[in-house]
Amino acid sequence: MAGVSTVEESVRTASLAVLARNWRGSFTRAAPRLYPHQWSWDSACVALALAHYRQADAEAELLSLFAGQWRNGLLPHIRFFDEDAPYFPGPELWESRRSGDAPARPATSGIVQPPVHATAVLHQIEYAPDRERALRLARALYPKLVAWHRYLHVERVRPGSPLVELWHPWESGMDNSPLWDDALARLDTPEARPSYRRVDTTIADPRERPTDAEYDRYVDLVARQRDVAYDPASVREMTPFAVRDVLFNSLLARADGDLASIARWLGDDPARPERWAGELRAAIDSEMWSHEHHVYLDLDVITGRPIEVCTASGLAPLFARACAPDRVAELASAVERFCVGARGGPPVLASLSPDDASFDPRRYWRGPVWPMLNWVVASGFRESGLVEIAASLSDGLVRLVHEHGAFEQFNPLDGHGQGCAEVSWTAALALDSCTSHVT
Ligand code: 2M8
Repeated sequence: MAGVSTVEESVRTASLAVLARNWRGSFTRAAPRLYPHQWSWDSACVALALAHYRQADAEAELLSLFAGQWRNGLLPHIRFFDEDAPYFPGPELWESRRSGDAPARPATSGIVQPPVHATAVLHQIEYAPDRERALRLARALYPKLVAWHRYLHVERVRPGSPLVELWHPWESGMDNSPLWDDALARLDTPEARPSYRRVDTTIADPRERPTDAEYDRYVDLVARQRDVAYDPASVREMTPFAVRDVLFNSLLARADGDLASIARWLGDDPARPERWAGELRAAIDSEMWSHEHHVYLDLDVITGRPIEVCTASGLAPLFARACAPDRVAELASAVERFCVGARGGPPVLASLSPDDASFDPRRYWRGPVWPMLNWVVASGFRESGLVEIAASLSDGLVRLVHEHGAFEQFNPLDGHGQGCAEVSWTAALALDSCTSHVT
């Protein structure tokens, strides 16, 4: 077997090449064909990884994404570019301009994705070669980041908890996770199937994508929000899908803390983002921990009950530094429930435990290994001082990409790549996993 440094060198080179091929002059498409536009959290991961290697492009990536930000702070999950590039749902379904908050151009979606952006900006300051340039970028983006976090902390909460809520499975980034099954089942089945044509199943293997029944509900939820012009108060009032997700809240708490660090670098007052981070961390630890399952659980806002589905994202609060010390130890034991060592290689995390009745090694977010979940949990363990677990998860991801390529997801049983190839955030996170973070 090749030594670690040889593997890392080769993954670094291959990942940079994938990112260069997906570069479109001002942003990185999420993947060739299947995802031809700019996706919010994919893009933040790309900017984070590029800080060390292509600082000017990392800067352009973030500026491009924020050009799609809405006046109320909402940072859309897709910024559309070539509006003719086949992708469903494109601008014609979203009709983002129905909202007075959406920009006239560019066309965007009307929902969000997990907020990794302040983390990516702090990364520029800490690791990009030209710190003065990174600080100028941070100065330009700071008010936009504050508006983005403010939107989440103000518009996505209800009285009684600072945990923010999601109104569409796509907002979680874990589109068809079994986490959403019960909440989606509550949606009335549309009497006539909404009329639309999927593009994804003509590009990727349909067995590795969400089902048509799930897509009907995704489209239905978009239509409901579009029909109230994406007005947050109206959506909060009427949505049948409202969940407080562990991964989303953990990434936000982490990003709030990173926003406070950016404020300190800029000589600004960090009090507001520090307060956001503190309140969110405390709520994650007190409201989401499951004494029964020994991981953190999502909460269904409509039923008021925990969602009793354990996924690898239940370990994400480590990355937010939200866990009481004894819980860090419990999570270190829980990690084994999700670990798979594809073909005897180092362990990686399956998105769902292979023991779960809903586990499906092919079906998208219902079992396959996702680089982002591995990266978040590995980083969380590293920063909690459990460096051996962290190194082994990181090594597992790097070796998967080395052996199979920068696929979207990997089969947890045999490691082979699924979904589509040449995926930007897979390349970015593999690249970051073999980059030394020393300033
Ligand atoms: C997947 O989601 C999009 C919808 O946003 C899709 O399936 O068409 C998810 O894996 C999501 O997390 C990711 O950001 C996106 C682009 O890679 O693809």
